[in-house]
Amino acid sequence: MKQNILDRIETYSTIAIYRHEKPDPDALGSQAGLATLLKYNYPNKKIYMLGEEEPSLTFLTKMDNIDTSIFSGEPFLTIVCDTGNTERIDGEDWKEGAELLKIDHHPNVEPYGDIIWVNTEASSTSEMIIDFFLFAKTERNWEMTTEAARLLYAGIVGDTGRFQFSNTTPQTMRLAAEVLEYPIDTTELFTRFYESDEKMVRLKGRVLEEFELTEEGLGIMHLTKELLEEYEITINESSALMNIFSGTKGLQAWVFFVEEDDQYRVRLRSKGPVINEVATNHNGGGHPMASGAKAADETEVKEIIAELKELCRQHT
Ligand SMILES: [Mn+2]
Repeated sequence: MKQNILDRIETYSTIAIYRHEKPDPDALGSQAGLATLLKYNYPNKKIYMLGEEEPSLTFLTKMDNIDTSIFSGEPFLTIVCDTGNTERIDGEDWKEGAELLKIDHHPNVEPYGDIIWVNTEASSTSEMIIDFFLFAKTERNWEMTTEAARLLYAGIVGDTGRFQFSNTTPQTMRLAAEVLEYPIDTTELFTRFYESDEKMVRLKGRVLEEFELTEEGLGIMHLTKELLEEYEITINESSALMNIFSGTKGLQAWVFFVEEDDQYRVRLRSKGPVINEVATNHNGGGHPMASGAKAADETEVKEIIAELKELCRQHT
């Protein structure tokens, strides 16, 4: 597989690299890490990173703003990193490539592309890129750069939650160690990763103060329009508040009701009780321990709370 990928890379003089929309550090780290390696090891090739800029992660990397009409010339290779299905690919021109290569660690639900390298054992796509780098180093004397090392390390840190999630394997550590040999400023990286605006820090304080913890072990927080406006936080940004009281002893499941114009957005999380059935009952769905739903009015909000309390009660 790796030999095949290396052959394809060496065949084309133009390579366009994509990843999923609303990129996280692994999407950007694998995309830009691979691009940086290709640019350095094949200085005569034209290598492009494509997709929308993610404002909160521009400290990691920036996209190449190119006129995509350059693709109308010679045939080019398209590589898509960290993206399980084509609907999530950020951009359009990936369809125009002569060949398509998928590199991903999510379950291969949509096996798109001419060459598919999926490794669900890998913590991250960035980990896979380091794995591939070691192969190319042996075969073609590829060299690592500090910038590529920084990007790939950041991708692993993102997807493993700083090496604490259960997807962190001995192999993850070995491959992370490969890039940690380079002089990456990890202090700077971690600071940028986990900092937030003052208004968000203040709102976190309010949530910690005001969330309700019921005797069943259900955490409840209401984010009213008024509250979000007071702190100038958008509904999307408020998702960063989801886990701030998850460490509360005795907490089993928790729910955020975010007030919208004509309904409530409901975000559900759990440490045990299976909560996605509640989400399905209320115009939503998702994973057993993390899902989302909608509530039309106060009455439905109360119904959801009652159902969650019952689940928590059964689980104890
Ligand atoms: Mn990933």
